[in-house]
Amino acid sequence: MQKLEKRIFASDVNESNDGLAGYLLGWVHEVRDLGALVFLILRDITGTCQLSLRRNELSKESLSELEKISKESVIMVDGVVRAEPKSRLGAEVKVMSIKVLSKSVEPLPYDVVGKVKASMNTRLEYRILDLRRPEHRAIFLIGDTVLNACREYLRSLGFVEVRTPRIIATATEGGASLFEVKYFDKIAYLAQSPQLYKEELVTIFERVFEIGPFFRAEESHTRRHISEFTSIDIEAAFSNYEDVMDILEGLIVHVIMKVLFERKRELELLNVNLKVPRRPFLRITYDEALRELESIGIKKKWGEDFTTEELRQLGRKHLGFYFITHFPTDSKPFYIKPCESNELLSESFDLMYQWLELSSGGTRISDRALLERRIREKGLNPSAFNYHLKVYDYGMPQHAGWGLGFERLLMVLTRKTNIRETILFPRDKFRLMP
Ligand code: AMO
Repeated sequence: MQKLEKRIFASDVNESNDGLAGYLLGWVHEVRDLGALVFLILRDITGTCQLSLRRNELSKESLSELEKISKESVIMVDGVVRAEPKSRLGAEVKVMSIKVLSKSVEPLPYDVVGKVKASMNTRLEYRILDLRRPEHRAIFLIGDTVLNACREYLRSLGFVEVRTPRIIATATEGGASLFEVKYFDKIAYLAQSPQLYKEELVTIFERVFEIGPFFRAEESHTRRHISEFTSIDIEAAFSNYEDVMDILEGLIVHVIMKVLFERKRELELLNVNLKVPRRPFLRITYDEALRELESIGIKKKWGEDFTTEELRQLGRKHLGFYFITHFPTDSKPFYIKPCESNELLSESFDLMYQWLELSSGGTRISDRALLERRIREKGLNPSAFNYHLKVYDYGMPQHAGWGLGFERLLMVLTRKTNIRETILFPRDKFRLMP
């Protein structure tokens, strides 16, 4: 088969390219065989387009290739773009020759174009076929823009990208959700966050960020927890919780503007009407949230974390992004700084979208004696943190930071209600494959 010079993409198949000749590569999305005339829908990275093949105009070789066609086979065709008012895009490709590069099995175990959506379990079982649905792929194209936009924004503020260990010796976010790994003749753990390392690294780079996978052995099977998630973390020297809340707000706004600019088609496919949120985001304190709950009849003991139902109630009142600040010190990890005016409260915050927690952060303790005290108060042994504590003897500035769950942010941007939709290959208590 002679390959014409130029690759034509599905997105090139429009009226304005009438007469453009070249070759197309991609997957057979749909087949409509009318006998003398065959229509194929071809899918490539840019979308889908219609190919029309007239049997009486094809060579013997192409005809025998056409007989092999099955949905999801990989094909190459030579053809010419023709304006065609009857076609969905106002144009189609008139095919001169066709070759099947890789034939798919028939029938496929999962229908990529089926109107009826499969159950989440079936979808994940055949995830690689599920991801071929343009509206599922779109989620991750948006995700690609999100990660780029985060890097771009943080670098513009002087943050340096770092990579910290995933195999660690001590827990930072509480011992219950730790995964153990056999590490030669010792037991090690998979990191739950880059917390202590990112704090240490502000003494080198002042402002650091990390984007990477972290691990939590989450016992509860929910729509917002997975065992392996991606965290977008920052830590900044000479900053407090308010400074890093501003950065988080700025990042969210930048990300949404970028997604709106770069991913119009994907947002349309997902039927999502995304709006740039107005700054500053609403900020309510933990105590105010408690009062809001009380006003609708939910009486809560001071100091306790919000339950999912309570967060849902708060989310009904606050429809977009908002911060909850000043959590009780005891409800937060040991590294969060208590308020100087009232040690029971902390310089901490969560960024919420309606009922969903997207991020948490705060000012950190930068004094060694206080940090040791807080470690003890949490029932932990300071000697397990020896390496970390020493850093506080070498000159530790005030610092603050946050961790933002990438998959949860993607849930908000794509309006998905199950986190398993916003990660390519989710891991939870019941799923380790594919
Ligand atoms: P935290 O434990 O609140 O804070 O985690 C930060 C954010 O990470 C996301 N996240 C998860 N997403 C999916 N599945 C999970 N199992 C999961 N666990 C956490 C959430 C959450 O808001 N070191 C601190 C951050 C800091 O203070 O800098 C931390 O890890 O979106």
